[in-house]
Amino acid sequence: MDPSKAAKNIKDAVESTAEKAMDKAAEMATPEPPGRPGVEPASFDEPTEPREPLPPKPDQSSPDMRTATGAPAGTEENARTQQGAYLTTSTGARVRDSDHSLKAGPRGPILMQDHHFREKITHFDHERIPERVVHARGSGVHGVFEGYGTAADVTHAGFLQKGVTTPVFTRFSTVLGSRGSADTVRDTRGFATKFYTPEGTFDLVANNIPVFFIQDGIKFPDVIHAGKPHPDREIPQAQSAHDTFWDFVSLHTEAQHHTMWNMSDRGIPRSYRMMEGFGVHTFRMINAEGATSLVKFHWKPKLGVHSLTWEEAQLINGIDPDFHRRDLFDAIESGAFPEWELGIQVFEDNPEQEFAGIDLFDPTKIVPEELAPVQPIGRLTLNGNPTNFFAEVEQVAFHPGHLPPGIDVTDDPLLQARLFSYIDTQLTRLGGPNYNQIPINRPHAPVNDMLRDGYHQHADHAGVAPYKPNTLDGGCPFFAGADDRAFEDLPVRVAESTKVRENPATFDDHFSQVRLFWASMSPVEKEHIIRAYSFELGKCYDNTIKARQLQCLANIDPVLCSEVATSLGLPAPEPTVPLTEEVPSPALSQVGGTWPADGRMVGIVVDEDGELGGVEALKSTIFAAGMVPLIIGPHGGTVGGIEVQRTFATARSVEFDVLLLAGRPMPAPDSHGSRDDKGGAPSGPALDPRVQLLLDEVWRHAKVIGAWGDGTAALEAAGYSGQLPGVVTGDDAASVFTQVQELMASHRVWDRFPVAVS
Ligand code: HDE
Repeated sequence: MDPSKAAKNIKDAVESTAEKAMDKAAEMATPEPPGRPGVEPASFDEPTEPREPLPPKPDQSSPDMRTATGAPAGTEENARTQQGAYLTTSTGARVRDSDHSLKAGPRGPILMQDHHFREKITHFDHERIPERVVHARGSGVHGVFEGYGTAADVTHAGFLQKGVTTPVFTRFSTVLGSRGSADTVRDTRGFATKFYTPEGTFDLVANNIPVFFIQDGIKFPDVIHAGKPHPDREIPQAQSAHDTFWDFVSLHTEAQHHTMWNMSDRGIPRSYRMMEGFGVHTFRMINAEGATSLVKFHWKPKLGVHSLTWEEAQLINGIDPDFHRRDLFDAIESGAFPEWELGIQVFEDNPEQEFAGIDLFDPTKIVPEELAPVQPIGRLTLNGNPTNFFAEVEQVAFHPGHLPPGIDVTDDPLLQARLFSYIDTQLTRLGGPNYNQIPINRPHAPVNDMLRDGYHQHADHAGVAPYKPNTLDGGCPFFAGADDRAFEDLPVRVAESTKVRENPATFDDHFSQVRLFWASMSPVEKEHIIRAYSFELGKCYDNTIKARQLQCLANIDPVLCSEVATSLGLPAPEPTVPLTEEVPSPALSQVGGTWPADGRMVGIVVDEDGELGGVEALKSTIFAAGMVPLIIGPHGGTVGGIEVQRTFATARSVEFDVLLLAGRPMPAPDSHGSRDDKGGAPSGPALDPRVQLLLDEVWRHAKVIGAWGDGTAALEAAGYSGQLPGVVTGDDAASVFTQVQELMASHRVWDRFPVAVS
């Protein structure tokens, strides 16, 4: 902090303390016996006219308004970060030495009186908090949401009205892995957004998959115990390719729909920026006239829905386990702000709570978009990285019951259970009931909640009557009426009044929508699903479990079942349920469109002897197109005057969405197996083996390849000659990149490989 500001702050603080003392002295002079409970005398009747909270009594002081790091609150934008130029203790005393403990002589034991030593070690000993029991691995960023006003017929929620902007914080996550696990595992992704609206916080705690494993929240511990590592050896980490997971989902057939989505390309997203989000449950909205509708929330990414290939995902887990986190932060830092449209499917709030024969309270079912279109109601732009990961991403606490007026929950039994769980879990994870006072969780609406005390209480509540009704605090706080934008408890009819532990019969169909999903996939997506089941079940130990899951696949689709059975070397069973005819939903498929390539990584291989003219201009073109060029050379520093970001030793194909060759690098001096394993592969003397590996991998992962000049010769030397799908050659960098860009719009060159299913 600027020293003159610091001096002024101290002067202000001293003056304000002096003023308070004088005010207090004046009050003390009032001849009245001490002990008056409230600041005002009690009224006889309970006050009913709403008013602001009463001030503290004149004899009461409160701590000076300071941030957690000692700065006067509200004075500076960065008042929460560290203050002052010197290392201090937690109470602000400057520290002279932090490398040597205070000892009885240079070789003597440490003295108990060394406060700085004890404070430093004690704090360190308690730095960790429990990780989330699920969704422990994740990443979060700040952003803004703008309402389109198109939801005004359905809801009176203020933040959805036209042009209203609301600050948000979004956290993406995997489900199964521990906090330090890898990003690109096969799993569902969390997509939770906190909208800080002036009418109270709205948390849309969504996933990238629109259905869930279970229909009743009481089974959540079961499905999670089955998916987490085995309790005896605590392996495998962050994945479902193991016996306990498949034991559960094959016995518990309502999980088959969600499992199919996990086995599809949705389970291995290319980026958090390229995922859809789904509220899963049906929510209820209420409009200004009091009419209600049932709705399902959808997030639609501007960049489209895209995935990694399975081998690519596995390689990334080792090479860059922070891949999704880095991708998100880098995109934001480079100005490629990720965007989504929020949309709703709207259904009549009928007594059966169903639409087109689909039970809207069954969280294992979707409503195809072709039957109920997703209507856009606002735009989310993520535009700010966290300043401190722990304070923001780790401490953020979402809750599906954080709702503003205009949006309400329904009786979906999964949602009902979540309403309990999300408060409960924070009590242990964030250390008590005051977690909504942690900076990232603080609402942007006035809070007057009459909740008191508890661990880590940051508020300094005034008054003596934290109860209602009262007269001692002037009746404060008051109940809001219908005109005061209060949250409504909708008078919704409850269908049953008999206590039972059972599901409605409409929850019994576990297979037809899984067939619908399968039928909606393009051939290449079906191939990916077959290989995912084959891999996952192939990793299971127990043949009975594999056979039981094959039975589920037989009830979904005979081709899927027989292909997976062949791979497992087991017989394909016959279906045990009628195989219904399903109308495909094209909206479920990821392929077939074109999308912007913002934030994509373009690798450019150069070498000393190559034709490097046009490379600098190409870099500018790539930056201008919102992508990131990375030069890959035989060594660090510069090659032909061009700065190198990756070397053949440090680069791996999985980092790039597209590979361009501007030269034909001969084996570099470090391309031998004892220096670099990748250099040890047998290859001809005509190309550095690491460049060969780059090419082979981008080819296998269906990525676009471009080459010009000597780069074309490199392609041929690597065995990629002639007209090949997704391989562009030409005379100069600019013309090649134009064609490459067109191909990139489809994400991958899936027609490079034949498919065996239709
Ligand atoms: Fe969660 N879930 N969940 N969940 N969930 C948690 O809350 C739970 C479910 C979701 O980034 C926990 O604060 C139960 C569906 C996300 O901080 C916990 C049930 C959906 C996140 C919890 C479900 C989700 C969580 C763990 C079945 C998609 C990460 C830490 C009834 C609509 C939020 C925490 C973040 C986190 C319970 C099912 C999404 C334990 C009991 C369905 C995105 O409270």
